[in-house]
Amino acid sequence: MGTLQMAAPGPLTIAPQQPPDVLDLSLVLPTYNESAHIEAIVEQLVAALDGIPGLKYEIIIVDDDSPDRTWEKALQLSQKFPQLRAIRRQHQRDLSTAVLQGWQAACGEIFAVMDADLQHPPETITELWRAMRRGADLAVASRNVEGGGVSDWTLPRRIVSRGAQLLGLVVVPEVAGKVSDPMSGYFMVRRSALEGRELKPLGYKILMEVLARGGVEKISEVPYVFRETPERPSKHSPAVFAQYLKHLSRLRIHLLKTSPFVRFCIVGASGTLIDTTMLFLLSDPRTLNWTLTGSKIIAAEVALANNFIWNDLWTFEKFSRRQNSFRQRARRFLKFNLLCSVGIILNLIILNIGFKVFHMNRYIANLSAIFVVTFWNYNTNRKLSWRTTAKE
Ligand SMILES: Nc1nc2c(ncn2[C@@H]2O[C@H](COP(=O)(O)OP(=O)(O)O)[C@@H](O)[C@H]2O)c(=O)[nH]1
Ligand SMILES: [Mg+2]
Repeated sequence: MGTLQMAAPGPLTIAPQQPPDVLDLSLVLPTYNESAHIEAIVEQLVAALDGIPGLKYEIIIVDDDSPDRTWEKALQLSQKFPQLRAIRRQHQRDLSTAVLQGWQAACGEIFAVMDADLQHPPETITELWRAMRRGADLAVASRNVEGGGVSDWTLPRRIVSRGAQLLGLVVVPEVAGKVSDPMSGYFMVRRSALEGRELKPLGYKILMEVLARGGVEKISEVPYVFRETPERPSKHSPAVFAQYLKHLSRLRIHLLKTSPFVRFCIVGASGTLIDTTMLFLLSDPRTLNWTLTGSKIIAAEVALANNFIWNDLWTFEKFSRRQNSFRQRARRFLKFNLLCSVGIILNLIILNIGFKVFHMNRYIANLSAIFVVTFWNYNTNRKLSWRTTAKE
């Protein structure tokens, strides 16, 4: 199909699929100086993929203007294999944007990526395909499940690799912990999991980006053994590590900004402010001096209404947008109230014990109560009021 030259990308978003070009699978091979391997890998992949009955697929090579002219070789190969396309990017050098640009140009319902240096065994592609056919949103070839491995890696290399994985687990546990091999560059993902989502990849860890920003629910893992290619030592350098750190911190910020729990706590903080102010106005001996329990009930109800509105519009916006009729909102408000009234009872018990038994300052006792009750409120409401697993 020839080479396509691309300018620097804007936001990297996957557009909805346009029939009639629909294929089952689009496999992207990012390349940089792979002219020694490219023919062998393409031949082995074609043999493996042609062995899957009825599979309509394409292979897209995305080369960053390799000095060894890999793109030229890819172009020659595309004469022989019509299902092969080659993209030559002339002003960029980055593995993960190369992969994404390949997917942007892809026509498949399922996207795949693998290294082109023969370190990823081509046979595993059929296993990944089977996992996707069984309904996975994402299938990862993993070195860390039974049957997988890293052949003859030296101890320092193993330590660096595990260290990087550990760092990922510490910084973004909710992403890196989803799979046994978050560093894998060999996986398949459903187009629908990425469609319309803005991805901001950086460096080598495209899988982390997909796990963090894509809509991936069902994940499968398939073992593979990383093959050594002795003429090609690992390129991991301090610069690559620095890029990885930058990517991790970017993902952390993104996850915090969109985390429902963080939003729930921010809303909760606004409710706490309202609650505390009301408690002061109603119960303090210097103001109205009403009973503590009576004042607290009124304060909590006002705070509850405030919290419901913000949680519905913001914290759980994705859910509420899909279920936004008046009846559905009213039902959520009722459930929220019901669950939070259990929260209020809990709150009252802790407040009274703190104030009367331990002689704590009333506001400190109230804050301790709110802290405990936040976890109750978040977990029960997430599961029952804004149930993200609910059928639409
Ligand atoms: N397009 C593109 N491909 C790259 C770039 N860097 C590496 N690759 C390709 O990405 C794959 C993995 O890279 P490699 O250096 O083998 O990574 P490692 O196996 O993790 O050490 C190989 O197919 C490389 O040719 C890049 O900057 N641009
Ligand atoms: Mg490699």
